[in-house]
Formats: sequence, structure tokens, C-alpha cells
Amino acid sequence: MSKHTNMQRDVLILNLEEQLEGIAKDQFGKVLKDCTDREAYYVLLEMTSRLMDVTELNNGEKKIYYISMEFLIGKLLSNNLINLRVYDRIKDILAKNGKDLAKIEEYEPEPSLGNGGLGRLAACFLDSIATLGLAGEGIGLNYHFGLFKQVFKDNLQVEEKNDWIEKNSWLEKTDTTFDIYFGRKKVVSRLYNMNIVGYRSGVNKLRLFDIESIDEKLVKEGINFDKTKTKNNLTLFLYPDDSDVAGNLLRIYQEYFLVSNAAHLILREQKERQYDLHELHNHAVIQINDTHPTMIIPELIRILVEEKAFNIDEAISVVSKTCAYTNHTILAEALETWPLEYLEKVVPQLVPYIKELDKRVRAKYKSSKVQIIDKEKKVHMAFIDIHYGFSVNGVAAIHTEILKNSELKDFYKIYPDKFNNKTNGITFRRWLFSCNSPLTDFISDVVGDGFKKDATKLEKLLEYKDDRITLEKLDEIKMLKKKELAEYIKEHENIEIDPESIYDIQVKRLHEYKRQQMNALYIIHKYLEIKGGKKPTRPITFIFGAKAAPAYVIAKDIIHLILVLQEIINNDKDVNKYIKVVMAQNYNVSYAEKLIPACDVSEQISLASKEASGTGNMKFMLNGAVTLGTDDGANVEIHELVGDDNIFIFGASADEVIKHYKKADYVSKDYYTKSPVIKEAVDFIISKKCLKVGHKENLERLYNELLNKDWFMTLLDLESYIKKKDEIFEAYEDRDRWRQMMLVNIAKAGFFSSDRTIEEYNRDIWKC
Ligand code: C3B
Repeated sequence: MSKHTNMQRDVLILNLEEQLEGIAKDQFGKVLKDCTDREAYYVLLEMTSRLMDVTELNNGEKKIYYISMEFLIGKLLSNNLINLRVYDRIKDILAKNGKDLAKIEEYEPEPSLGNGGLGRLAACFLDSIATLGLAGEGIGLNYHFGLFKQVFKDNLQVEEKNDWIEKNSWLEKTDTTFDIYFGRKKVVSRLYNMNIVGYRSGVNKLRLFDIESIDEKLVKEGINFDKTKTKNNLTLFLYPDDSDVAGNLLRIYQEYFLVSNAAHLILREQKERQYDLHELHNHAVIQINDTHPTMIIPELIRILVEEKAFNIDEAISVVSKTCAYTNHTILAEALETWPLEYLEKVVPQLVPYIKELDKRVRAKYKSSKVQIIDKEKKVHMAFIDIHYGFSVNGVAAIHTEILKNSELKDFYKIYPDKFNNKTNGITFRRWLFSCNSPLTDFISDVVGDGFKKDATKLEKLLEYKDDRITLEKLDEIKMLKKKELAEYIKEHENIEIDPESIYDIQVKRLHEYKRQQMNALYIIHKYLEIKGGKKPTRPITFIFGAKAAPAYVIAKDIIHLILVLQEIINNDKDVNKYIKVVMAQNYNVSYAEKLIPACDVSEQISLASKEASGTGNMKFMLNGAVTLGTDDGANVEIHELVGDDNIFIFGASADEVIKHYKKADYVSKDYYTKSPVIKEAVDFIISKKCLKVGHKENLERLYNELLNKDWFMTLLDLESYIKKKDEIFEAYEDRDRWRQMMLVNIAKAGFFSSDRTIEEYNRDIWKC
């Protein structure tokens, strides 16, 4: 089989041009040259799919099942071409026919099957699992409209559906269907597959489950639909709340639908391979991505007992040896706790098993802090994972320490050996090779292309730290990318920006703890300085990209403030020579691929202790941006790697912040009253100027929030942020020094390859 597939593959690759012409003729009755860009996209889709179909499947005695409610895979064409090693040849053939791959790609719809970091991490992991030749699958849901599409109207975020599924796509409909029961209510599922091809390696599958009885017509206006019609709405949308959990029955329906399908699929595969289910843990390992798929534990136990004649002890034992849990946040509101009555309503068949798991914990441990079902009859999903999984990992060193020493302290005491850290990573195929080919090619010219398989080889760049030509070339590539971005922004946002200005970028989900509001306050400060006659040495362009959860009121108010500032500043002739503001509309993976290579200053300014890791920080660093950040999440590890001289760190430490929360002694108004700089910036939010273009209700609410609550301590760090930010802009003027910083950041980014992360998962947890 394998020799055969390899041969088929070689034949296809040898005749790429002929193949493409053949497909163009079949599909459109034209030669490639005469195809429109859209038609060319479908031709490439077909060609790439054929290539993947004849690439060998990764195989192994033990398989990884990465179960996640989100896989933010982004567009796939370029990435697949790179991983199949035909990217350059395809580009050449297209060029010969007067076509540009970048333009063709614009026609690929972006599947938005994730909210942000957690979903994108899952996608990077699939790429690395396949690249390392491990047999592993992602299991998720096929949301028809994914996450919403963001548009701005009247300086406010409006949500629309993102209709991404086309007749021809990367999705392959399979014959696999399962009957999934919610109590006595049944829905029929159907499995769709997507190929995930590794870089110079084999293929794995992403399994996406859907319902057969979906009714897209349920969506009326924007993203509103009848939430009660579960038989027809289950996979319409991705639950758009990133970290705020609104107790929502539909979400529980989705979660159970995911895990029940996953359980059926896994057990069917064990049967096909004739494995003894008592040995499940030797042939399967299930990675639970945050608490969302936690119900896989009681569901597997239930099926083993009710359908496979296991006794309950055996079932619990084998499932516990198979499941591992990753924690991605310490935000209390994001650690799911479902009211038992909700579970009784949606999945009554699971409740006896959850109660049994709870009873066993109660018999063993007296502390109320570790009980699965609490006094208010809420089920702590993370606690099920910790008691009944064999591994618990955090996603950056500081995050794992916080889990061990404060958030999950009581569990760490019971199970010290279960806890481990796996610092996140990113796939360099997408976040360097594909989004920044000039930089990739240049690095290859300087240090050879060994870094493409072993990212730590990027360190060789350090030998060129004082080489003027290398440094100038890095700057030239940055300028090229800044110009490309300026064109894109002109086209998409109708804002003109100056490539000679400093690009200061903050892109990530909108959340108070990420503190986009602090960045906005700095911009106000700068604006007022300029109005007062103090001009920055060089123009600065402040760029944001962020979606707010539709129900997260303050997050939407922060977007409003940024849009109001964009309107005021960009239209003010005294000011717009020096600063501009851009709020990118509908920030998504494709937009990130354009923004990140063009960035000078990477904003990573979360309140210390709150950002579990961050992965955007790694992408920016890899593309030669310098970080302005707090000692939080993976910033701490970036800081250690590049050293004090190549990063700009400010603000309270995680320990200080945790103490403030413990003592409840942070009062934002004190900071406001004491500091004229802070007061002036905060007051501007409700100034006549803002109220003229903005909405009173939104601006006043945000103002009051900052003054009277400020749960994520914006004002605590505002002064040190302003100081550091002025410093980083000044540092940019020492062009030689800045270029060296760029080089050091790129050279040290190798550690953050998701190949390294996945090697560690496999070494310590999966053992495949
Ligand atoms: C995110 C965290 O907020 C990030 O710090 C982290 O880098 C990523 O996960 C990946 O580990 N996260 C998220 O996007 N959604 C959640 N519900 C929880 C965490």
C-alpha cells in the first residue's frame, strides 16, 4: 500500500501542470490561463485534495484523539501546498499562466471554527502532530456559520453570520452516522473529514461532526435564531463566548453531542482494530482541550458499563488511564460549572455516572474544595478531569505554577504527579513560511534551511548580530510587509497609513483582562500631548483587531471607544500627521497573517497572572517584532530567552496582582485621583469630543466601569505602561539597535515551535 501511494504521489507531482490543465478543462471547459481567479481556486482545491488522498496516513499502535469544541484552522490552500512541498512549483505554474496565488487565495472562505487562542492552538497542534508522523486526530463540530462575522456600523460591533461552507471545499462527507441520545430525544449525526497533511510527512484527519437535521433557515437576523429547536440548530454556530460562560443549555447540547460522537468513533475504531477495550489506554489517548469536552469521561464510562459489560470499577479505571486534561485559563468565569439541573434536563443518562464519580471523591477526600458537585448543586467540570484523568497541564511555565500554587492548590496536594507544564507553540509553516516568504527565504540564504525541520537552528542567526548587511535586509523585508499591509488596510478599511510610521499592533479577542482599554488610554494621552504641542519623533500607527463576545457589554464598549478614537484622530489635521488609529474589521486568521509580518511593536499587555500563555506574542516575535508586555503567560519565557535588552517589560508582577485580589485592596479611583495624567485620559472618554461622535450610554458605562470597578486593574499599570511605551518608541529611532533586537527575537523564537510542544506532549503524556 505505502509503496503504491508513494508512486501515485510521485506521478501526480511529476505531472502537476498537466493535471491542473485537466482539472480546469473538466470543471470549467477552459485552459488554466483563461480561468478566473475563483475558478483557479477550485482547480487548486481539487489538485491539492488529490495529492492528499495519495499521501500516506500516519499510523501507529496508539492514537491521539485531540477533542476540542474549537479548531480555528484558517484558510488551508497555501498551508497544504507548503506541507505537500509543491508550493513553489504551483506558484511558478500559476505565474506562467498570468496568475497570482495570493489573489487566488482571496477566494478561499475562511472556516471560523474557533474563538481565539484555544482554537488556533488546536489547529497548530494538528499540523505538528501530522508533521511528527504521529497518528492523531482532531475531533470537533462542523459549525455551519462558525463564529460570527464582525462589521462596524455607527462605531459599534454588529454580528453577522459567516457562511463558509461551499459545495466544493476541504470537507469530505463520510458514510459514518451515529444515533445520539439526549435522554429519549434522538438526533442523527454525520461525520465529515478534513485531511491534515504534515510538513514532509503523512496525513491525519480532522473529524467534524454535524447533525443531519440542521436547518439553516432558523437564522433570522444577524446571528439570532430559535435556541430551543435543538434538533435543528445544534451545529449552526460556535458558541461565541470566549471566556464568559452564560449558563446556556444549547452549549451543553453541543458539548454532549461532540463527546458522544467522539466516544462512538473511538470505540468503533478499537473494535475494527480488534483491540481489547480493557486495554483502551494502550491504544488511545484522549486529550481534553479545556473543560468543554469533559463529558467524554462519564460518557465513555457509561457506554463501557451499559453496552460493553464492564463493571463500574473497571470502566472508571480504564477511562482514567486514557484521558488527559489541558487547562487554558484561571479566569473563574471560564472554568465551567454546570447546574446539575441543566445536565438532568439535557443528558439525564449521564447524571447517575457524574453522581457516582462525585460519591467516590467524597468518600476519599473531605475538603469541600475538591468536590465535583458543590453545595449549590453545580458540577465543576475541571474537577472531573483532574480526579478522573491521568494528566493535568498548564500552557506556560508561570500559568502552570499559578495552577499548582493557587488556583488548583488543593488538587496539586492530592495529585502532585499529575501536574505538568507544556508551554504553547505555533506552527512555523503558517506563521513564517506561508505568511512571510521573503523572511523565510532570506533566513534560508543566511543560515541554510535546517530551521525548517528543526526550529532551534534559527539561533544560528545570532552569528549575524553585528552584520550590517543582514540587519539592513531584515529591515527591508519589514518595510515590504508594512507596505503590503498599508495597501490592504487602504482597500479594506479605507484608511491611509504611512509605512514609515511605527506599526504598534494589538490583535486578540477583546477582553478586559487583555486590556485593550489601557492601550486606548495611551492613545488618548498621546493625542492630548500632540494637541498641547508635544509631537512624537516619528508617526505612529496604532492597529487593533478584536472581536467581542456578543453578550459582553463592556468589551463592546471598548471597541466603541477605539472606533470613536479612530474617527476623531484620523480626521484631525493637527494630529493625523503624527498618529493614526486602525480598528481592523472582522479580525481573523487571514487578517493575522497580514498584520503579524508587518508589526514593529507587539502589544502583550494583559494583567499579570491572567493570560495563561498567549500565542500571538510568539507569532510576532518570530516575524521580528519587539514585545511591549507584562511578565505574564509566555511573555515570561520570551523575556528569559531574549534577555532584558530585547524586550520592554512593565507593570505589576503576577504575585503583586494575586495579593491585590486576595486582600481586595485595589481601588481604581485612588489611582485616578492621585495622577493628573490618568485623570485626564480617563475623563476624555466622556469629553464633548467623544460624545459628539460616540454614544453617551456606551462611553459613560465604560468610564464608570474604569472608575468604580476596573476588575482587571487598568489604572494600576497605566503610568508604567505610558513610560515604557514612550521608551520603546524612542528605542525605534536607534535603527541599528532596533534591527539587532529584531534579529535576536527571530533567532530565539525556535523554542516556540509547536513541534517542540507536541514532542513534549508525546514524551510526557501521550507516549505514542
Ligand atoms: C486561551 C488563553 O486565553 C491564552 O492565554 C492561551 O494562549 C490559549 O488559550 C491557548 O492555550 N483561551 C481561549 O482562547 N479560550 C478559552 N476559553 C480559554 C483560554
